[in-house]
Amino acid sequence: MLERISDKLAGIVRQLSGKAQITEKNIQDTVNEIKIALLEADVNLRVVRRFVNQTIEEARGEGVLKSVTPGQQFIKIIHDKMVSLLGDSRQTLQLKGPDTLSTILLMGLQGSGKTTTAAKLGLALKKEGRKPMLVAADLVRPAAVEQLRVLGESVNIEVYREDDSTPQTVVKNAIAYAKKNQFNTLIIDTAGRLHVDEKMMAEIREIRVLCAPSECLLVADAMSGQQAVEVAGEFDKTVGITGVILSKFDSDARGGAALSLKSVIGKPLKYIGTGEKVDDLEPFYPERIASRILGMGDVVTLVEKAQNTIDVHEAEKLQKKLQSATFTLEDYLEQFSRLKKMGSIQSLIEMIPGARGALSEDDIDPEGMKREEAIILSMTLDERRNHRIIGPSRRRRIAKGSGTPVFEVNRLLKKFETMRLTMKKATKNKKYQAKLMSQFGA
Ligand SMILES: Nc1nc2c(ncn2[C@@H]2O[C@H](COP(=O)(O)OP(=O)(O)O)[C@@H](O)[C@H]2O)c(=O)[nH]1
Ligand SMILES: [Mg+2]
Repeated sequence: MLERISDKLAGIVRQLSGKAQITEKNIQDTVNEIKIALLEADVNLRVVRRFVNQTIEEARGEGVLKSVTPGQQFIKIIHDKMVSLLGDSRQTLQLKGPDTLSTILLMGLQGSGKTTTAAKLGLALKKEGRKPMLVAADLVRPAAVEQLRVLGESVNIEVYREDDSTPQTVVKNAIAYAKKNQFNTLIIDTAGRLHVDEKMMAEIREIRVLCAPSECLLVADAMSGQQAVEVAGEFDKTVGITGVILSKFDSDARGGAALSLKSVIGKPLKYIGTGEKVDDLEPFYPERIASRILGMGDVVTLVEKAQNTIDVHEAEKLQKKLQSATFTLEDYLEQFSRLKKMGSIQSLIEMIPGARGALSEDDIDPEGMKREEAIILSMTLDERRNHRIIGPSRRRRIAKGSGTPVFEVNRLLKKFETMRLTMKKATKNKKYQAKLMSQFGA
């Protein structure tokens, strides 16, 4: 599931990440491609529209166009929007404490996966340390009780069942039985029903009142696509649900249901069923699914990088300092820590306006940088802010403090002075300034 949309979007993201500049047209084109991919994945049209509009609006904001890394910032927006589309954060089951009985009521259409999910959920909760019991309240299909019994046996969880009874009675008695026998979680499997079947809907409403469930979960089949979203909406209206479990997520369905549910009905997707076996149930993590759709690890790294990079404000401040030659050793030192975050010398050069011309590769070999950092760290704050006060005796002290020969200290100071002058000259040059400003999108 989600492979196709993931292929598409990951491609779009790859293209974007390489872009040093982004135009209005880039934004429009990219968003259009995303729109098509989402629609092809069977995502609800209203959801697509909202996603598209919000993405465009944010991408046009200062944050992207003026950023030093517009491609990455844009990807971050797409990623964040995708996460919020999927429901922001993982929504766990809201159950009572271990000493009080909690009930989970499962409902849905016929064949949606309720009975299988009951056993899967029981197993998951048992692993979390709860004491679950399954309740066979589907008395419509004769084989349903037996199916749950077999499943319960396979996960070693007791199944409460009655012959010749009604679902309401079964539920009532199961609660009493669970309380007496120290179970703390009831998982109630019910008959499949259509939301248009008034009699059956009245029944599930009664069961709901009887068991006052902590969680009322709709089990929906991912393969039914948009219908799953519709059904969720209808059940929410007539019975009230607290969330959805999307079964058969392992199918090659297009994924639109998973992507639309939260936005359309406002109820979270809590788990996904990923196979026929009892341990094929996974908590639904919006963040992970979004990353998967957009091309996995790449995006996460890119987004992290974008968060760490220098922002426009900082860049402009730095540029002003360079122009007025108030760029100090303290600022220079700050670039080192930035480099450590960014992880490459090339990116440092790109971060410092004017540095490309003023510094050669030789000036910034990693070993040399470590030495320079040590030297600056051995200076007092006054010295860092005004390198001109550093006379011979201060140089000797700094050399000693940083464990470097004096000539290294001299070399750094000389290089820094030259760099400052070059940068000042460079940034005063009109043509150069224009180029620099365009680099920051101003
Ligand atoms: N591949 C796959 N099959 C599933 C999943 N969940 C349920 N099924 C299958 O779907 C069919 C109907 O499941 P069942 O639990 O009986 O549905 P119910 O009628 O809603 O109780 C069974 O064949 C299950 O094995 C799932 O997550 N993945
Ligand atoms: Mg069933």
